[in-house]
Amino acid sequence: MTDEKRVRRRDATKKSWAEPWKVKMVEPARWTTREHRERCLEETGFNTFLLRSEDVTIDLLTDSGTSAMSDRQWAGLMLGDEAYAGSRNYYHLEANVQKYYGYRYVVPTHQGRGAEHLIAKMFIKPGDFIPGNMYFTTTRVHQELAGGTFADVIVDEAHDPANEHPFKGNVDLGKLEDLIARVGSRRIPYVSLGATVNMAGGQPVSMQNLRDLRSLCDRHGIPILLDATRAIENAYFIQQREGGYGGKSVAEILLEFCSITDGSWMSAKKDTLVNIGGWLAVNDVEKFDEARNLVVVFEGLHTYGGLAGRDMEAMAIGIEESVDDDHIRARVGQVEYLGQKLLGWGIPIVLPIGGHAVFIDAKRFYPHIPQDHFPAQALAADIYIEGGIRTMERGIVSAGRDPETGRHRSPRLELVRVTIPRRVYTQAHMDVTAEAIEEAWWNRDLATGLRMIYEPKYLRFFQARFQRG
Ligand code: PLI
Repeated sequence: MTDEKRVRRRDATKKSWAEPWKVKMVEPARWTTREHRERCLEETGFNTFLLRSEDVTIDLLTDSGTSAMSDRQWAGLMLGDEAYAGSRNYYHLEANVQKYYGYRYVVPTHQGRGAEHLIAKMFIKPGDFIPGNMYFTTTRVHQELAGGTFADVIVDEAHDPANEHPFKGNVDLGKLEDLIARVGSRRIPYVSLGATVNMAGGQPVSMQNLRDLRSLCDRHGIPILLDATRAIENAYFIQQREGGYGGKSVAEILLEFCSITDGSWMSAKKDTLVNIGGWLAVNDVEKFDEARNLVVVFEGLHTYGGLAGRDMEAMAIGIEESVDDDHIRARVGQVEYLGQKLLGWGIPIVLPIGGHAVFIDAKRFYPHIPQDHFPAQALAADIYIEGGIRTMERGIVSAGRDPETGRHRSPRLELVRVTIPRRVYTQAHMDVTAEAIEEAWWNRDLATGLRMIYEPKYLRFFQARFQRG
């Protein structure tokens, strides 16, 4: 008999993720008392956007511009070429957008909505319809300001928080065909495709769905423009969930995905790991000429678009870091970790757990608060009071009013977004966050709704104010 020794190894798919970085610099977080937080909320009209960041301990308001930059990015800031025209950092950014996203022509903008503004001006005429896979706040407002009407063509599953469809960001081609039949393709300047879909819970679009969309659009001569803000997270979900992509890198999937579209806009403040920046990109030279001309009116010269040279350098480097498979696995893994913790305690969240945030279903959390008493806004306030954790409402307040009827839009999704900045917080921060949410859950029967006492005209969720009752 031989004394056989077997090597034992963990299955690669069962290994825990860990952040592929270590911490070099820290920023203090301030703990506050419940009394202080109650006072802060009263003073700011129960709107977490109006809190001072100093009064927040763990800031999960957004993943936008809140990433920690790497040592390479910080070093890149010192390479800023602050020439008014032709900065070398612009050429670095252009080369990396071309290399990783695959578009031919690139125009920088100060952030995503700067690019959305230009895209809307370039493509939309009054009376047009812009189909999209669920609205996004700033995207839709620019479409409306240009005279267009947004038409939601996302699959029905996206509106159901409990539905576990793996690609809830997909376009329902039947809905799009109906729209084309109803208004005619000449009044549809492009399909506005978000991937992942923020308002649906960070849900992805599959490669197959995009290919099918492409065939339909080709038949009608309609371009597809991608909101690439979180396209790398989308590529990761394709790698994890879609047949045939398990062996491909996120970078390869991203390139393939973008190649099926005609152009793109980007808030680099998310995937790209920078604190400010954006761009738009197209393959059509005439559209590029138009964008290059418009950007000088609204943002700055076409080689800086409202950014400093150093910001473009940080973006160029951030693109390289953002497509790294280990980075994205840890990033989405952290979101999953928080979501699983809440699920384990029976707290209702949007399923599947998304790429950039855990979305709590306020309709099931506070079923006794009617939607026009703003249950998600109230829950975001209560989570702040419990633990100094800042989150945001993504429900009736964010949806705004219908410009024709003036009535509240009442989305089926009434959510609180617990958004995880990239490379900023530890697993212990996630534990503390989950515990604060659990305390709000224990006391859910005592919660009360809110009344809106101030409402700005555009994007009201940023500045609206509320009172209890
Ligand atoms: O915040 P901007 O202007 O850089 O980007 C606007 C924007 C466009 N598209 C998508 C999908 C976004 O998520 C987005 C901004 N999102 C914010 C600020 C957020 O908190 O989700």
